[in-house]
Amino acid sequence: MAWFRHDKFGMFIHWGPYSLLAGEWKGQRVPVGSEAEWIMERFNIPVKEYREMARRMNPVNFNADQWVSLAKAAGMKYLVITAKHHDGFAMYHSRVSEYNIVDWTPFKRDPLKELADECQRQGIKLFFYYSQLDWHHPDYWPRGSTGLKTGRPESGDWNRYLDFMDAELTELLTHYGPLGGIWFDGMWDKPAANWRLQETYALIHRLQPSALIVPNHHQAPLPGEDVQTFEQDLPGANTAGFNTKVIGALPLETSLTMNNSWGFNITDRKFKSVRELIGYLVRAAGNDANLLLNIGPRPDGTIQPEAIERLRELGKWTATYGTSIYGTRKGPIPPRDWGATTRRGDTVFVHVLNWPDRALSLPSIGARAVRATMLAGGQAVGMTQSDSGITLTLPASASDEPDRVVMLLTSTGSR
Ligand code: H79
Repeated sequence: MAWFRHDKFGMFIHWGPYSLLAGEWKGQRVPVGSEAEWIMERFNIPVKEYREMARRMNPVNFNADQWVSLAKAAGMKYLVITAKHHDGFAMYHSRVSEYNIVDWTPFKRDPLKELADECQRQGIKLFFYYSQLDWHHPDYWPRGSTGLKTGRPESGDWNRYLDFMDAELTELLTHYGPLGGIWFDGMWDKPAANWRLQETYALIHRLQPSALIVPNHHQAPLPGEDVQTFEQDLPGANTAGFNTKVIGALPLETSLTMNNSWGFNITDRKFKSVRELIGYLVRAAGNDANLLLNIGPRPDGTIQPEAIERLRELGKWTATYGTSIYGTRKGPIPPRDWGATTRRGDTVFVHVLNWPDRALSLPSIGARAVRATMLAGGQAVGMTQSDSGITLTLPASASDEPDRVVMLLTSTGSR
């Protein structure tokens, strides 16, 4: 948990047969703003047809080095990739289901093995996303709130499904080296079911004691879990409508799409700007949370230039400003409209994201500030203090800076 809290910034990758469809099925389009990896559900694609479509998965331009290098260049420290999404297709060489990228497609390679090796080489932690929900497996029965119209038999053996899931998890935890952890999703499809959660969590912790369990079940944390993650929301904000407002004591994470879809959606042009993305990273850190920022690579294994550009720009930013993010905890002042604060040791970082004036008044930070300087350039910042707080006089500066970071050295450490 300590490394997770320290590292702050990760790359999410959604990649599977849905990437081939890119948001379109038989002339129907997933609306802009919706999730293209959900296409099977949206258009009720029968398992039979989806399976045949998946045979075309052949990402001949996939290059693990390029993906991991890109994450690294952005300043990301860990990577989460879909090993199996809701469509049930294994993006690795599963031995318990032939419906996997090695046995089912002409590609024949195991991209997750290549990624795992490359992450190991480049010092990036790797998580596997695993969907507990499955729109393909016949034993996912009784069904939950989705996957109702894929043409499966109206019967099945739930415990056999859970055995299958544990078998796949065992493969992922034994054949791919040390993992950062498992990132679960989809339990919300059948919240009342017996998921044998404690058995599965114990299995994971037995196979890899340091693998973190990150459950995206939209509930307060349950025993055995190691991180609380929030989908498309800062902790507690719940603008998405399905996240919990309960914030527990575990490390926190916010997952975020770069446009409006997790999986590749060719017509979604609504990419967040670099400035917005920096704002999310800073506001996440100010809320004590990591940012897990998603890309949806194309089916051939290439990444859209819009994503590459943004990641490279984020890398330029983290190269200078990363010291105000990595290894910090939330600062003494809760996030505000103007920005957020982080803290490491005696230093409080005041992130001014959105403030037009030179004078910025802060409430008390609970300690005396002895010096204020701009992080970039080291310019002194004017400061007056009273019991009610601190007023900073920011330098008149280029307002195209996405985040003006003031470093406040406090006297708590008597320096
Ligand atoms: O993998 C990405 C998405 O495909 C997946 N999670 C991210 C990381 C995702 N699944 N669902 N959602 C995102 C949106 C959640 C919708 C829900 Fe519901 C609303 C779940 C519970 C309430 C749909 C409607 C399922 C049940 C009712």
